[in-house]
Amino acid sequence: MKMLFCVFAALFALTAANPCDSDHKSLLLRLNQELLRSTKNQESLPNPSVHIALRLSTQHDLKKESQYLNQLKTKFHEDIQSTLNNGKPVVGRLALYVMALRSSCHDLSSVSLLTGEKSEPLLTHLKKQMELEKEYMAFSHRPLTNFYQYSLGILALCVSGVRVSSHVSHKLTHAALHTHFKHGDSVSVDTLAMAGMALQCLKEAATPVKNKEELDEALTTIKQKIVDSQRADGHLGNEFSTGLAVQALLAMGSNVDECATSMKALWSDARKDSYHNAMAISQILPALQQRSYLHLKNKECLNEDDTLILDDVPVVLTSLPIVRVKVDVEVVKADGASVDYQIDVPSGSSLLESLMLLQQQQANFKFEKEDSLWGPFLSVINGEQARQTDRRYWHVASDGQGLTQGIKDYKIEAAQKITIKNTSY
Ligand code: B12
Repeated sequence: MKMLFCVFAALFALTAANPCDSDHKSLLLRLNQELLRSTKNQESLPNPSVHIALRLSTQHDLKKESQYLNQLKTKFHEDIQSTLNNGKPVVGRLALYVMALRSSCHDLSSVSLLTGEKSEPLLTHLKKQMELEKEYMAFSHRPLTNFYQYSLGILALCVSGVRVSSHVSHKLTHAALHTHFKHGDSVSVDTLAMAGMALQCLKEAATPVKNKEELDEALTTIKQKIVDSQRADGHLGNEFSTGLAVQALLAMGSNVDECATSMKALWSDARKDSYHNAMAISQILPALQQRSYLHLKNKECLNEDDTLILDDVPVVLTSLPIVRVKVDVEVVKADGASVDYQIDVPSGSSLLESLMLLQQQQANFKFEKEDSLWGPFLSVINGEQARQTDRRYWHVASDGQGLTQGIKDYKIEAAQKITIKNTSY
């Protein structure tokens, strides 16, 4: 009898597991293909984070990946070089570039950057930038860029096998214990995750640190804060931080079962087709495959799969009647003065399209945007710049709720009030 029960249980387990497995496989394939397809876009700069995710994936198109690496080595390389020559902070992009090269097992010592008349290895530049960030932190208690990028810098040096100065790492350990990493009004789970991966890498590499106990304490604190950020629906932070948070928990030694609820939330997002932005997919895909950026450390690039094929995407033409929706746009300047505008837009328009329409229709509304790895970042409204150098930005909210997407990705589906406020951080 007992034997019969076991056979039934095993059969049930098999039938129950299979549909889920194949569902996950097809979702992974779709995301992997969408990421690979994004590399064909020649309009924006190649994105190192996309390359890293493609390289951490189990399925590959090796030829396309190597072509993309070449684009990074020309276009992205030049972009970093000109930012450095303009004296602007660039540590996050530099770190992602190093990690992208590492993900393809590229010889890092063969890549140099030219600043002024001087050519120096990429890793030397990254180390110098980290020193600048650290020195800035000594008197202002925060990095030149932000803690997310500071952590990326440490992570990139660490996965490349470069020793990180104990003064540099101590600043992050100290901040993890004594600073609240914030994004707007909420906890920045993305920053906690990146800091966790960076410090875990140092721990595993047995890098000399100022205080080993403090490093362990910082890791425990970060892990706890990430776990505490869990929402009722399983997300850690929001839809866009959960991928990095799961990567960090796995890297910090949690087993897959401990992350099951958050993983489930990610699978469910993927099934609902929530992720289209290539940057978002690039942060989620490794987590769905139970990998983290720490895997770059031991990546060997031997005997790799080469079976990823891009299907032609069928063009679906829908001719639904155009419904127009009313959008109130309120712009609140740094001095608190506000201006209101009204506009009718076709439902489904992006906020970017809506703002462009408003600009065409209203002579007293003008805006500018800057390119970033996440897409267009709203930078100037009616001539007023919310500059990161002044630690200000244009915060965007819909009906009082901060948007979790940028102006190009956020779609206007119903009448609402958009508030764009010059905010300090
Ligand atoms: C730090 C940070 C900020 C800082 C950046 C300034 C600074 N120096 O610290 C500030 C506070 C300005 C900010 C603002 C916003 N942010 Co933000 N931000 C981040 C964070 C934690 C790190 C970004 C970073 O440094 N990347 C590293 C470097 C190498 O990449 P980069 O592209 O060169 O970095 C620049 C851009 O990313 C840009 N940026 C920052 N946030 C956003 C958001 C969008 C949509 C865009 C297009 C650009 C952008 O600022 C970075 C520094 O210059 C990320 C987390 C993450 N997972 O990436 C969230 C993140 C990118 N931000 C997010 C959001 C939603 C916003 C806002 C739209 C919030 C809001 N309601 O207003 C605004 C942008 C509004 C606008 N004006 O267009 C989301 C984006 C999700 C998505 N699907 O698009 C993320 C993923 C956080 C999250 N999990 O929700 N952010």
